[in-house]
This record gives sequence, structure tokens and C-alpha cells, in this order.
Amino acid sequence: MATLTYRTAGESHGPALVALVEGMPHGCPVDAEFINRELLRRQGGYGRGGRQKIETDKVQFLTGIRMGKTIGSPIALLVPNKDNRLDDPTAAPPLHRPRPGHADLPGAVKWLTDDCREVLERASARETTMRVAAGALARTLLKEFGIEVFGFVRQVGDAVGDFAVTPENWRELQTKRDASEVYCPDAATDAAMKDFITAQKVAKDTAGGIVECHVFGCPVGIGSCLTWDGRLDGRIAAAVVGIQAFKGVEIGLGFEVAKRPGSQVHDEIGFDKALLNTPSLGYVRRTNNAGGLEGGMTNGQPVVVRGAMKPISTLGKPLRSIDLRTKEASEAGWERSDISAISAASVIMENVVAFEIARSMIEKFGGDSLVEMRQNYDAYLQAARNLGSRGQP
Ligand code: EPS
Repeated sequence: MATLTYRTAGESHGPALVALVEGMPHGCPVDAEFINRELLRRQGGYGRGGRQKIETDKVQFLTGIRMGKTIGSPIALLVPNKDNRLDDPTAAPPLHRPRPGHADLPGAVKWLTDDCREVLERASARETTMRVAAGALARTLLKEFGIEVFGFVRQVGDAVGDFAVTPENWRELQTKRDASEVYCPDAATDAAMKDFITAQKVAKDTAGGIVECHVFGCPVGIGSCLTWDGRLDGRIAAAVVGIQAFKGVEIGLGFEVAKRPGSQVHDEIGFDKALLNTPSLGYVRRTNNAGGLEGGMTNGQPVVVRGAMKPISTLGKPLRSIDLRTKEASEAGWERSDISAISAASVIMENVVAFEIARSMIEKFGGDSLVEMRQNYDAYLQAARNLGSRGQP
């Protein structure tokens, strides 16, 4: 079966970060400007640390692209690190005092070392640069099928954005999000979020939050209920919790479903002929509590995902820890870091979710080339439209 995969490599302070994306069909126009804009957005946000003043993340395509289009072969992407000092032990010194919440302690024990440096270099969220690059590349394919993704920050501390996102208003919200330092489309909430992050800075503490993304334009029936690892909700959940510092994921109503009776959870089904020629095929819902996914498959409604990010684990006022060399009590080590990376997290989540949607699109519509994929997509939608009216396709 045709599929789409990616893998990343690179250390936070090594010479470069790289990704290898396999399975992009031939003939897909690659919007490098869009990918670089996403990389720039990932570098931004309120509460970021000093590193982002050093780097200017821009993607280089090493393979798989000719004259702005994919040629079907594996695509190698590279983003150089300006702050490249991994081999200099004075500039990148050992860290013996693991930070609670970071990969330091389990990683050091796992790789049998009392120096957390190598672990933290790979565990660092700097690597998310390549997740964004791979996801943004996959989005250039999704755009060919009218699928778009919108991510933002929903909550920081007690500041929660109280606004609904719809297929009609999301572009307007996107403009407001882009005017917000925290990447929250509501100005009052943006201000309250900034206050919380600033308070953590003053207290030498850190902040996490909740990010949300909506995917518009998915046709009914991508993903699968046949295998546990073909379920699109499961893939999205794994991709989101797999982001550094993410501890939770919700789809649609999320954990709220546990509290309500079925009649207040499940989205009643209707049909609107006027929407027959849209990817929803005319199947409409009064609510979207399922977050666009039923039985591991898209149901034609927007896919809605939320992720919870814990506060950054490098604290200016260090937590209690031990020294791995002596196992004596000690304060946790300190590394330059962010107070909050929640805005960046919204960009990362948006792009890893997009990648999973693209993967399921390729698995359903396959084909070596975009031309073939489009034919398969059109033929499927036509057959699905005919359901019921002219008998089985
Ligand atoms: C990051 C770069 C890193 C960290 C941050 C993410 O840069 P440096 O370590 O050189 O300051 O600021 O890493 C983490 C949050 C982490 O948990 O390791 C980036 O580019 O996003």
C-alpha cells in the first residue's frame, strides 16, 4: 500500500537538522515559501528564549524535487543550526543534574551515562523544526485537494479563548491569530495569556497551555476502522502526544464525552443536497462533538484536535534534583530555554496533524503521481455521491 512517512535526525546544537519524507506522489508543486513561513511562525510566539534570536530557520531541499515539483523520490530536507557547538565541551558542557520533567534522567540511565548532554540534545524541542517542515510539505499536497488546517492557542493558565471556530469564520480568526503574539485569535485572551507568561518569567517559572487545530475539507472516509493502527484518530493522538512536552490529546468533545449521556454526545445525521458536491457529500450534523472522526474515519465534518502541553522543564528557579555522579541532593541544572513555547506548539501540532491527514489521504487515494491520486479521489467521490440514488456504485 502506498503511504507517507517521515523521520527526523539532528541535535539541538549540532550542525543541522534533517528530515526524510517518503511517499509524496510525483508532480506535486512544493510551496517553499509556505514551509518557510511555518518555520518562522514556529520560531515565534510570546515567552520564547534567546535561541530564536540566533536562528533563521529556512528549509533546503536536497533531494526529490525538480523545478519546484516533487518527482516521486524520497525528499531530504535540511535546516542548518547557526548555534552549532555540540563538539565543543566548553560551549556545550556536560549536565549532571537532571531537570525534573525533561528526558534527562530516564535518558541518562537508558544510555548508561551520568552526563545528560547527549540525551537533551536530541530530546530538545529544537527537533520540532523538522516536524513542521515535513508537515508543511505534506500540506502542499493537501492544498491540492482543498484541505486546510488552522491551529491556535486556546488556553494558557486560566486564560481561555471563548470563541467557536467554523468553516465560515476560520480565515478571519487566522488573521486575528497572526496579529496576536501568543497566537490566540481573541485579543483580550491574548493579553491575559501574556500576563500569565510574564508572571512566570518574573517568578523564574514556566508556562504550558492548550493548543487546538481544525482541519477543513477532508472527504468522508479517510482513515480506517479495520486495524488499530489505521485509525486516523489513533494516528493523530500518537502524533500529538509524540510532540515534546505534550501530555494529553482530545478529539472533538474529548474527555467531556465521559460526563454526558449518549443523546448529548453523538452528532445527529442529516442530508443537504446543496452540499452534495463538497467533500462532506452533503452529510451534515447539527453538532461536531465527534471532532470529525467516527470509527477512526473522517465523517465529512471538520477534524478538531486539542493538545495539552506541560510547562517547559528548565526553570530559572531550579527544582530539587540530584547529581548523577554522587546521587546527592542538588538543584536541577539550568540551560538557556523558553518561559513558554505554547505558540510554537500550536504550529507544531497543526503540522503534525496535517501530516497524518496527508498519510491517510495517500493510503486511500494512492497513486505514484498527483494525476493518478486526483483521478482516484474524483472517482471515489463520484461513486460515493451516487450511493442510494442510483443503486450501489
Ligand atoms: C528550541 C531550541 C532550544 C530550546 C527549546 C526549543 O534552544 P536552546 O536549547 O539552544 O536554547 O530553547 O528547547 C526546549 C524547549 C527543550 O525542551 O529542549 C527551538 O528551536 O524550538
